[in-house]
Amino acid sequence: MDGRDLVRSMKAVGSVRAAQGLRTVRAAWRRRRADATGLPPRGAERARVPGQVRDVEPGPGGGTLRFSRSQLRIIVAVNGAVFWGWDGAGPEPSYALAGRCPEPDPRAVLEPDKDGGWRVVAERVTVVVSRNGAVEVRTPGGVTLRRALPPRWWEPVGGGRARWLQRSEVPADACFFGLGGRVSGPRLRDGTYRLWNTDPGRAFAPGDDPLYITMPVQFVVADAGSHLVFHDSTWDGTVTLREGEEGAGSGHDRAGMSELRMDGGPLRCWVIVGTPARVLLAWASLTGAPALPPAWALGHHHARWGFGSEQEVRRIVAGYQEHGLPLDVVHLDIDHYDAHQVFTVDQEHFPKLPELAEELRRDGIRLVSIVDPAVKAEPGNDVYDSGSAEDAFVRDGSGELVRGVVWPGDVVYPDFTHARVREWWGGLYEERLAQGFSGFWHDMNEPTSFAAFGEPTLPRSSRHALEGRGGDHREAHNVYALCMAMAGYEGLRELAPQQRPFVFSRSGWVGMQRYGGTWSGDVATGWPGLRASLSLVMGLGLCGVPYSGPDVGGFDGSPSSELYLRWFQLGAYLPLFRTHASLRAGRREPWEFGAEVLEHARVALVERRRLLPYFMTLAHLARRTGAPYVRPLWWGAPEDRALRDCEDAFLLGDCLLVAPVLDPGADRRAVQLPRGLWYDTATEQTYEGPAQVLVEAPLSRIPVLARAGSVLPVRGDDGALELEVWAPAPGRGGGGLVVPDVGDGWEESEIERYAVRWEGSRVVVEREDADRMGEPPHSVRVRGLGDR
Ligand code: NBV
Repeated sequence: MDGRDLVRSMKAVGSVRAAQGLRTVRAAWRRRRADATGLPPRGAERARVPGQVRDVEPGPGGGTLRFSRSQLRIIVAVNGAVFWGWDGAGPEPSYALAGRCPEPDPRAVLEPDKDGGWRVVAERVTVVVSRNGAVEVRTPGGVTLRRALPPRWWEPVGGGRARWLQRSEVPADACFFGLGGRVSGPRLRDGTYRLWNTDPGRAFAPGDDPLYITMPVQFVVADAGSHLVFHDSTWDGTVTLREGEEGAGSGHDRAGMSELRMDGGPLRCWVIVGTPARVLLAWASLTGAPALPPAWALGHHHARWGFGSEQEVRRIVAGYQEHGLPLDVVHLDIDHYDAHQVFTVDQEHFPKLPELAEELRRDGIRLVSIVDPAVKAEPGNDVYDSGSAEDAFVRDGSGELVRGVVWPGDVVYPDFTHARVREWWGGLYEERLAQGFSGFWHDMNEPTSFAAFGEPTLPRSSRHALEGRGGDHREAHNVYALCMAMAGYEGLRELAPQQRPFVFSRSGWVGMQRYGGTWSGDVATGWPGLRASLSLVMGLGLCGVPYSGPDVGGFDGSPSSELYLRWFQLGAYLPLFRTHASLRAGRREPWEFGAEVLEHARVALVERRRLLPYFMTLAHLARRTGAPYVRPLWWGAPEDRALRDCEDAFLLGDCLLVAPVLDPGADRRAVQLPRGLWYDTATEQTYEGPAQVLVEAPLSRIPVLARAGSVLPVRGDDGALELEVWAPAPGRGGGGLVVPDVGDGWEESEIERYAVRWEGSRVVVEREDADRMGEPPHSVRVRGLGDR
C-alpha cells in the first residue's frame, strides 16, 4: 500500500470509528433496555436433585431410570459413544450432531448393580448409575474414567428454564484439554472457563478468556485411559477445572474435578472412551467428518486488512514472485468492500476484481474474500432489501428488527438458525464467485456488535427461529457462526457443485468442522501470542476441528524480525498457513525483515510446498478418521506423563514431530521424544525416545524430527509425488498411508498403504494391495541411512 492509500484507509476507519462512537453508546443502551424488558425476570428458584431411583425400563442401548424427582436416559451407541440425558432429554435435536443420532448398540443391556444401583455393560465401556443418580464411566477393565455426581437444577418457581450444575470427578492424574479455542493451554490449567463465544474487541494474549470459539467439550487424559465428554447445551455457562493431586502412594489421592454450570438447555452429555485416535474417530462419526479443504488451501496464504487497492495486491504478489517465494492464496479484507458493506466491491479501488482474480489464477494464486454477517440497515442496499423481502433478519420479542453496530454503521443480522434464511444467504455467494473469489473467510460472527459498554453482541432477548422451535439469543448465540458456516458451505455446494468449498470461520461451535476450519482471530503480536497460537490449534484439533492456524506475525503491532521468523516457521507446519495483520500493524511480507529473514522464510515456504502431499494426506485422513493434523505428543502414548506435560511441540500426523522455537534468543531447544527412533530431518542425526534431548534450532530452521520407518509423501522438483522414507530402526519395520489428491472436486481418492522393512543393508518399500505387495507407483528416496 502506498502512503496515500494507507492514509485514506486509516481516515476511513478513523471516521467510521468516530461516527460509531455515538452509535455504540446508543446500541449498548438499546441492548440493555431490550434485555431489561424482553427477558423473564429471575425470580425465586427451587433447587432439585434427582432423588432415589424408583424403577427402570430397559431400552435400546441401555434404558431409562426413573428417580423420585427426575429421570435418566442412557444409550450406548454402536460407535461406542455413551449418551445420557436427564429430565427426558434425548440426543436430538442438536446442532452438534452430523445427522441422526447413531443407532443404539443392541448388545448393551441395563442390569442391576450393587447397592441398589444399575449398570449398562457394553463392549468398550461400562456405565454405572448409583441409586441417587451419580453416573460413572468405566473402562471394560472396571477402572473409573469419570464420575458425574448427581446433577442439581434451579427451577424458577413459576416454571420455565432451569439452570443446572454438573460436577464430575476424574482420576487424580488426569489432564484436561479442549473447551474449544483457548489460549492458556493446550493443557488447561485450574480455573474457570466461560462458554460464550466472544470477540475480545482487541488483540488477545494468554489469559484472555473466553474467545471466539467456546465448546463444552473436554478431552481428558489419564493413566487409566482417555475420554472426551461433551455437554450438549448451547447456552451460556462456565466450566471450572481443577486438576487432582496424587498422594504419592499414601492412598490419599485427590480426584480431579470439573464443574459445569449452565444457564439453561438440556442436561445431556456424550462420553467417548478409548485411545485418542479411537475417541476422535467416534467423535467425527457423531459430529461430522471434517470438510476436506481444496489442495490450494493447504498452501501459503497472505492476507492483510488494508491492501486498499488492486495495485497494492499486485505489488504484494509481485514481491512474492520477485523474491522467489511460493504463494497460493491472497485474502481481501473488509477494505475491498464498498463502505464496508458485505457482498459489495469498492469500484474505485477494485474496479476490475474479476480480471485481477483471473490474472492471479493464471499464476496459480486464489483469492479469498472476507464475509461479515451483519448487513447495513439501509434500503437500497441489495442484501438488506432481499433479506427484508425474505424476512431474514433477527427481530426482538415485539417484532422489531434488532439493530447492532459494525463497520458499515447500523446493521441487522440474518437469523442463520432458520433453514430458509440459510438458503437465501448461501445464494449471495454467487456475487462473490462472479468476482472471482475461490474461498471465504467468515468474520465477526460471534456475532459482534460494537458496544460502548456491556457485551459486544446481540441482546439476549433477540428472537431466533432455532429450526422452528423458536427461542432467544441465549440459546442461539453460540451456534450463530456454526449456522452461518452451514449457510455458506451449503450455498457454495449448490453454486459450484464441482468444487469443494473453502470456508473458514472465526467463531463456531461443536460440529463446525463439517463446513470448514477456523483461524486464531486477532492474536496479539508478541512471544506469548506465538505460544497461544499453538495452544489454539491443538485444543481445537482435540475438539474435532483439525484445520486452523494463527495470524503469522500476530494481528497487531510490529513483530521483531526474530519473532516474525519463528512465527513463520511454526505456521509453515500448521494446517492454515497465513500471514495476516491489522490495518495499523507493521508489514508482514517476508522481505520486509531483512535479507536473513527473507532467506529463512523462503526455506520455510519451499518446505511447506514440498510437504503439500503430506498435508493433503493428513486432510484426507482427518476427514476419514477425525484425527487432527496437529496432535499433542501424547497422541500415541497418553500414559506417558512426560509427554502430557510437554506443550511446546507437536506431532504433525504420524511421521513428523515439530518443535517450534517459542522463546527469543534460542539456538537450540529441549524436545521430549515419544518412544522410538527419531531423525533430525535437517542433519539426519538420530535420537532414541522416550527421552528429553537437546536439538539444534538455529535461526534458519525449527527442529523437525521424522519417525524412523515413516513414509512421507512429498512433492518432487518436477511436481510429482515422491515418497521420502525414513530408514526404520535396525531390525524394525515401518510403513504408512498416503492419500494422493485427485483434484479439488469430490472424486474419492484411494488410500495407498506402504510397508517398509530392512533386507540386509537395504531398505525395501512396498505397496500393500489387497492380496499382494507391489512396487510403489512413485519414486522413493530413503533417508537416514547415514554411512549404511
Ligand atoms: O476485517 C477486519 C478484521 C480482520 O482483519 C481480522 O482478521 C478479524 O479477526 N476483523 C477482525 C474486524 C476488526 C477487528 C478489529
